[in-house]
Amino acid sequence: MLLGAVLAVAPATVAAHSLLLEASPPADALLPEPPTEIALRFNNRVEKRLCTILLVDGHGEARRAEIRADGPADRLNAAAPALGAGTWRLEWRVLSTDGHVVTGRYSFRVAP
Ligand SMILES: [Cu+2]
Repeated sequence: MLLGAVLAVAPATVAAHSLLLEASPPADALLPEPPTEIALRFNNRVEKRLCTILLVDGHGEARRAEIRADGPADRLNAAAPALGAGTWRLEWRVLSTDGHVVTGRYSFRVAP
């Protein structure tokens, strides 16, 4: 249920680059409590070691989520940093297997 299919946000991207297919928390979600886990699924393998997930608050302060080294190659699973109430922008940056760096972002809101 938490894994919402979304991301109409993706700007016109060149074929063969990594595309985000599913995200948790989902884009534009309104969450009663902060997420503890972040899960992103892509259309192909990504180089986990060279990927980053940042959570940016309304003041532009970024916190990094710790991406786990294990798990399926087309997914990024991470422990979320401590997030307070408010709107958060999740910014992801991955190195796809074709060697291209792809980035994207979406927002969600924590409103206890
Ligand atoms: Cu590419």
